[in-house]
Amino acid sequence: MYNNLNFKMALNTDILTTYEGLQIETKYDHLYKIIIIGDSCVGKTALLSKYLKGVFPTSPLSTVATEFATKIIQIKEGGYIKAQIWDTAGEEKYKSITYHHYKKSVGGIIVYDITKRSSFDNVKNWYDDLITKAEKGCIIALVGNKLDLIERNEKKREVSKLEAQGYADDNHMLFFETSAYNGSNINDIFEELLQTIYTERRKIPELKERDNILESQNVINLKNQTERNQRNQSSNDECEC
Ligand SMILES: Nc1nc2c(ncn2[C@@H]2O[C@H](COP(=O)(O)OP(=O)(O)OP(=O)(O)O)[C@@H](O)[C@H]2O)c(=O)[nH]1
Ligand SMILES: [Mg+2]
Repeated sequence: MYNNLNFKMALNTDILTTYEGLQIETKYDHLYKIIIIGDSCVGKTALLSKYLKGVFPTSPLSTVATEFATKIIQIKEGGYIKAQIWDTAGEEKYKSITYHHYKKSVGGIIVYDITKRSSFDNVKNWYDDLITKAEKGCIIALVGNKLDLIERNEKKREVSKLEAQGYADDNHMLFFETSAYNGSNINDIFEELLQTIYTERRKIPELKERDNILESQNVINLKNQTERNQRNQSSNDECEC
């Protein structure tokens, strides 16, 4: 049986299998669950694809319910973070399923489309839902996407940067304008969000303690999910978090 020390060490090691079948052992110091939400078609999936794979999807499909991916990122202060990033469907019909996945999120990214006013007007609803369900002290980033369209034609802008920045400040959110199409500011969202989560959570002993518990639960759930996927050979659309 594992004693506490061994168990902790085992949790913080991840085995990555490369396309060539090589197994690489990667270490990380913390595991954070991040959720991406916002109206349908604002570019959540494109943004995540650009960040994880450097690719803007050429034939995009609306996300069905949820999907998750993980990435290990080195932050400036705090070592290596394993980010478990959940991409959710913006369509109303999946709301009850995606809502379930807000639980245990320590970070959230609310995306709107700079060229579509209604997607910004709905940010308040996404914010209220997230704050109610996510972890205490959840750090949120507000992201206005499709900046490339504005760069080509400023007349397409339906949400001013000043207004969005003001809204983010009033609600203690980080704020970015991005383009998943050309990659503008995409890395900054994740780097700043993860660094802020780390810094803020370390300040509060109760949250620091809580992270240790969340990390164990998350790793065990991820392990279960991986085993299920291997058995089913199907996509990872559900998790027990
Ligand atoms: N020009 C431009 N188009 C974008 C950008 N990001 C996404 N798109 C386009 O916007 C559409 C929707 O993108 P998705 O990433 O599928 O949107 P989503 O928010 O994941 O939508 P759901 O999965 O339905 O919730 C697609 O046609 C993308 O090609 C961007 O930064 N610039
Ligand atoms: Mg999507």
